[in-house]
Formats: sequence, C-alpha cells, structure tokens
Amino acid sequence: MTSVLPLSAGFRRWNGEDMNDTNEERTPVTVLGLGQMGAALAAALLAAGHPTTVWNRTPAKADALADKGAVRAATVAEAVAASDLVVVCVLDYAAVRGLLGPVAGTLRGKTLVNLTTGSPEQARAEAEWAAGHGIGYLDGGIMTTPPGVGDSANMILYAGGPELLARHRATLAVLGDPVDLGTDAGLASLYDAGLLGLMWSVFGGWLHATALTGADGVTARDFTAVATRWLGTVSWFMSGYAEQIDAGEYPGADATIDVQVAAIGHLLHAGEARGVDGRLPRLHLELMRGAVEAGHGGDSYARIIEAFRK
Ligand code: FVH
Repeated sequence: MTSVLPLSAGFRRWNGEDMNDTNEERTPVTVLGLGQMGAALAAALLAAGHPTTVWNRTPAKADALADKGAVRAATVAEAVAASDLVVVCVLDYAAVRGLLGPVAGTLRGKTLVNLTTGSPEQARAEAEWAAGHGIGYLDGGIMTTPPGVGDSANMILYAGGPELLARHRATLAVLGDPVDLGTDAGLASLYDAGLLGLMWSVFGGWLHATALTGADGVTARDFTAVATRWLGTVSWFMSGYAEQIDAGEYPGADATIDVQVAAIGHLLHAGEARGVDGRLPRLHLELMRGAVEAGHGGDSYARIIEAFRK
C-alpha cells in the first residue's frame, strides 16, 4: 500500500533527494564567480531561501550579496567546503580549472554545476576531470541574461548527469527551468552554441525587416508586434521540417524552394528601392539557388540543410 504520510526530512536526505520541494529545509549552495551572471544566480538562490556561500576573485563584488544574507568565503577552498552543491560561473573554462584544480580533493563527493560558457570539447574534458576526482559533474548552458535568471519561462540546459540533475532539480529550478539533455556532458555547450546562432540569425532577419518597413515610416514597435506573431508560425514550420530532416525526405507539399526564390526577389527589390543593405537576403538567395541548381527546386525549404552539412 502506498503511504500517504509525508517522508521525513531525514529519510529524504538519506535517499539523496533535494529538500527544496518542502518548506522544511533549503539545500545549501556555493556560488563561485560573482560577475553579472554569477551575482544573479546567487541572488536567486538567496531569494528562494537557500543558505548561499559566495566567492569572487574581486571580493568587493560579494558586498551586495552579503547584505542580502550570503556568507562570504575568504578562499575558494572555504567556499567549496561550505556546500555539497557548488555552482561555478566565471569567464571561461580556463578560469574554472584554475579555480578548481587546487581544490579537487575538497570537491570529491560533491556536485559541481558548471554554468560557464565553453565548447562541447571543453565540457567533455571538464566532465572527465571531475569523474577522475570523484566529483559529480553537470555542465550547463544558461539561455537568458542576468535579469531573466529566476524566471521559469527561461531554460537552463544541463548535460552529463541526469541522475544528479534529478537529485538537485528543485534547487536548480530556482535559477530557471532545468532542461535535461542526457549523459553527454558536451551537449549543453553544443545546444547553447547552436541556439545562439539561431538567435543571431533571427535578430539579423528582424533588424533587416525593421529597417525595410521603417524606411516607409513603420515604427519598430508596430512591426515587431506582427513579427513576433509570425515567429509562432515559423516555429510551426520548423517542427514540420524537423520531421523531414530526420526522415531525409523533403516533399515540397507546402511551399517549394522554387516558389521561395521568386518571393525573395520581392524582398531584394523592396530593399534596393529603399537603400537597405541586401547582404542577408542575398545569402538566402544564394543558398536557395544552390538547391535549385542541384535539381531540388521542387523540394521544401528543409532541403537547404544539405548546404550547411557540407
Ligand atoms: N551575461 C550573460 O548574459 C551571459 C548569459 C549566458 C551565460 N553567460 C556566461 O556566464 C559566464 C560569466 O559571464 P558574466 O556575464 O557573469 O561575465 P562577467 O560579468 O564579465 O564576470 C566574469 C566573472 O569571471 C571571473 N573571472 C574571470 N577570469 C577569472 C579568473 N582567471 N579567475 C577567477 N575568476 C575569474 C570574474 O571575476 P572578477 O573579474 O570579478 O574578479 C567575474 O566573476 C561566461 O562564461 C558567460 O559566457 C553569461
């Protein structure tokens, strides 16, 4: 029979479960690195009631957090010793290793969550280093800027330790919605790089279109209200095209590349008539023409993935 009685705090701690989903106790956390992002992470943990120990190379950056109740550690070793869950967010992986290399022994048996941006290769090397020292390792990618930390609408990607993420999910959810990418520690960095590329492409297309419509007196605000709605439809196209890409078949049943080559001509013409820089639409036209020349003009836009795979 399933017990309806709540599990005791002692049992749940023994069982390796994070205590955050009750009001009984908050998991202590250490945050190393108090730049713009690290300070936002520490502030979110403090706001959620977690005992939070902080350390930064430039100690003055801990002042505001200490005023909010953070415990200031004098050394990295002292900071790491204070909590079983250690979050690091500094400039790069070289800085991470420089900080943590000397305290690997103190980290043994603890969980290290590295939210520093790096390459997939660096993340995998860090996971290997951590495993070699008996340290639980989660690599993360923060998909927001500091003001967005603490908002569950924003994702934080985690890779390399689904069990560790499950154990600490309640605490990490305080920072943003945790998304588990599985056991390969390189995947949070890989997704992060790809998603930033997607963001820059969207920004580029939006700014180009805003310049185009702005040339005829449309405000950025008015155009953007329509543009953001259009992005919902574009997301829907992407979901359908993702199925085609995984299947390796690109039926042009909705809109062919041939049709889109004709349509982009209007964008180029409208831009030229208004003195708007045309490099971005010309790149798209070049990619589409490549597909047409290879005999794929009747396929869907998803076929263009082949140009990137080269
Ligand atoms: N800010 C953002 O929007 C993005 C969002 C996505 C994730 N990134 C990554 O987060 C890492 C830190 O970024 P940040 O915005 O906090 O950067 P800064 O405000 O410049 O703070 C840098 C911190 O790193 C410390 N630091 C730098 N080098 C070293 C070192 N050799 N040893 C120890 N600490 C170091 C620096 O210390 P200090 O200068 O204050 O003494 C800051 O604490 C980054 O990977 C982003 O890509 C943020």
